[in-house]
Amino acid sequence: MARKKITMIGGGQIGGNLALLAAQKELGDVIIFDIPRAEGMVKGKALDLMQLRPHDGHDSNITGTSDWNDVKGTDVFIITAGIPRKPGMDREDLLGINLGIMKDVATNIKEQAPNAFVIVISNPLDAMVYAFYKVSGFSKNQVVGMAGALDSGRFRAFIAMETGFSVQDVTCMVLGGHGDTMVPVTRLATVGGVPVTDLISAERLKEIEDRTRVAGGEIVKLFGNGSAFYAPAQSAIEMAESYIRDKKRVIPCASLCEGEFGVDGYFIGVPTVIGAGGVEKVLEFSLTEEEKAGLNKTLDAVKKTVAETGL
Ligand code: A3D
Repeated sequence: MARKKITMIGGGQIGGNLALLAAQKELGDVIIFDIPRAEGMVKGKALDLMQLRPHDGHDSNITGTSDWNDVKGTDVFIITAGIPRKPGMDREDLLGINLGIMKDVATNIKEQAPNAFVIVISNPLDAMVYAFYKVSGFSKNQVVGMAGALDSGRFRAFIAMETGFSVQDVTCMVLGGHGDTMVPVTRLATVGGVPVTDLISAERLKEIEDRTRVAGGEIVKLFGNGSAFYAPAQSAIEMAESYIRDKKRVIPCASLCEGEFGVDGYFIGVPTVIGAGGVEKVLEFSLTEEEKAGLNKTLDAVKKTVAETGL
């Protein structure tokens, strides 16, 4: 079977880690694409990764380029093109610059690989994935945003840190937009099937929810220049792997809702089945009144940012 072709659009902090993880998992051959100014950087990263292979024993080929022709026939794109946050910035502050970049990227991807599956990571996520969808004209099954996977992972990590139990056994879900209004669904969080509400006090759980909502900002503040990259990369690789290997994993992702959870025409974080058909299904479930109110609030925030794209 021919190897899949996975292209990272943007070869910065997340892009470089994505390339490493995709190669280590042998998801396919990997291309790191960036603008001409960064061509040397991505060619250098690719060469460095090729030289890591003898120590790791995988056979994926990794190349760097700034030529759109080289990405022709790509099966999966993961887009991180754009600028990250600096301390004091909201994700929304990135809209002006990153929207122009996303329009350019969507136009080129449409030309080079119209059947590809596309995972968007650039911020503000909910508006960027919407912009890609609108400009490319791709089907809703082909386009998804990575945010809920990371936000849920952060929630899981904090619960594991609190209880001291294996993070592997913590399951939980964060719904909504990728901003401070996101909705951690604590009611459904468990450790090995035991409800977290029976393991952690209500007061501490509230603090963990609050920390989850601003977890990205906590790292931005610590870095002083740039945002998180290890966990974002791993979260997107999970999604790409589920598509490439048709795993049908259920992952919270920014998917286009057409009536699910009362949301129509917006990408928002919802439990999503990813398989060979791309975004195969959104799994809807009943929300409490409080969760519904939370989701409406986050939807208002998403609508506001999307309106600013003018698309
Ligand atoms: P960074 O290390 O700056 O990498 C971005 C790369 O994009 C740079 O190498 C740029 O040269 C490149 N780039 C700019 N314009 C283009 C273009 N037109 N075509 C191709 N490449 C281009 O940033 P990063 O990797 O740390 O973050 C990338 C993006 O992800 C930012 O917008 C972050 O805000 C966002 N991010 C999202 C999440 C989510 O959970 C959604 C988490 C963390 C970061």
